[in-house]
Amino acid sequence: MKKFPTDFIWGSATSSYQIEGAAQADGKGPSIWDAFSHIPGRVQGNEHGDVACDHYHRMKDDVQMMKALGLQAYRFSISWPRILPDGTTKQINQAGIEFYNQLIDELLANGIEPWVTLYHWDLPLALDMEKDGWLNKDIATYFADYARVCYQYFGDRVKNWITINEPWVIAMLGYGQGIFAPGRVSNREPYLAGHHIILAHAKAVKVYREEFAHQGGKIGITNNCDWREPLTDSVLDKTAAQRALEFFLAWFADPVYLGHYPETMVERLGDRLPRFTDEEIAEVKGSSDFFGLNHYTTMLASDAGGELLQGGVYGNGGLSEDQDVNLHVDPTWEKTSMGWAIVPWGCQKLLEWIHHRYAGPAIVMTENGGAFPDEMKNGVVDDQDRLAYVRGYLGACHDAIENGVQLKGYMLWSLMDNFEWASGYAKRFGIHYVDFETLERTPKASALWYREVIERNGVEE
Ligand code: PNW
Repeated sequence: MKKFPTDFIWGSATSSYQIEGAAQADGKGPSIWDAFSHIPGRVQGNEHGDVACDHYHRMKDDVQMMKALGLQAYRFSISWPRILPDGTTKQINQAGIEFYNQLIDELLANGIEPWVTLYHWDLPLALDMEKDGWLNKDIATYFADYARVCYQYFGDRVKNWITINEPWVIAMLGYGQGIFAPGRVSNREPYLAGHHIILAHAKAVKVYREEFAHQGGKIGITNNCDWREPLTDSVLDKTAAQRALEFFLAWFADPVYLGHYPETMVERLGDRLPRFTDEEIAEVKGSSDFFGLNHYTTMLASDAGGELLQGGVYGNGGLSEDQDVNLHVDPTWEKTSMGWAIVPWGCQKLLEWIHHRYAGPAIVMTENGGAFPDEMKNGVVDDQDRLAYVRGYLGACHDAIENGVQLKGYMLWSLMDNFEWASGYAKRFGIHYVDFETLERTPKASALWYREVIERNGVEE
């Protein structure tokens, strides 16, 4: 049995647009994902989150499902336009406040700690249409104003805040490749959007620390990163793998932990990478109480030498030409239904890389999990593949902790099957199966197993 530290936090995660539904209920404003998902061709099967898991109307049952699982922490996100319909504080939607109040109260009454993400991609549509969304520096002020409203209403009970989920995905997939909302394609805008994301995060943290210190909570940002393993032992490939990690994770983590962008990005991007003023960087540096990490997979990296391979796995190419890196997968690696390779040792290497680069920060794995081709047979979903995935990655987390990594918690993605962005409902990440006709939830084998992991505070070897 691989045992975890006694104060290790066991959780599971979701996000508002992926599970809530009730897209137009009770005064909620539209988000960029409401708009984007209704453009034909943008989402597999032209699916959308209008109903999703209908969590908005099934919240109490869902909390009972979490309780049955023995969850200690539940990570969810607040829909910005459910609170502020046009994104600004001009109007606060009390019905939205009421929904999250009830969710938070219900969690606490059942002994589950809320971990709240302020932004998991459902930007109020008005801010995109009228203000150019993340391309406008003013977004930092809009975001900080929205964050303040959340601290005011929920901060008496919420003690764990995550400002922004996955800046890399927002910037690269939303403004670089255009496969996520708002669907823009550019090799300049991702770096501008990324810059404003960092400033918005820092401003929201400043508001929390200056105006809500008495609430006594913790606040941080969650980044996603895959591991990049050098394809060969050559110095060129080793440097390429390092460069790929810097363009992926250090892009956002270096400013927060070290106070500047990675040198290789500054050199390669020239004037496409904005600069921080001294005043800005003073706000950015040190702006995270913990290192939120979402991790799913590993790829091999080689130096491209100016000759980029075509293709690449969904979402993982980044803007390869800026990095001059080619990515590959080992054909012997097993894959999830996203096509993402299952490589637990990559998880351990990434945790140790973070530990060394950022001087041993407290890390929280805010997402990890996998999509698999689940089938319900006689009322049972025997997802041994997902169970093995999580067991492998938890083993890697455990071994990293043994080596000194300050990993404080693990949140399985996801509590239930949900709207998987551009893949619609076709990709199932849940440990609870959702029948999208009846919306009935059923625990999969992985949920029953995870319940025991939590109970024993450990995972079998
Ligand atoms: C994360 N990539 O998204 C999100 O935080 C979740 O909302 C999502 O459901 C989950 O991971 C599974 O996809 C990602 O292409 C989307 O590298 C794409 C990538 C990474 C994370």
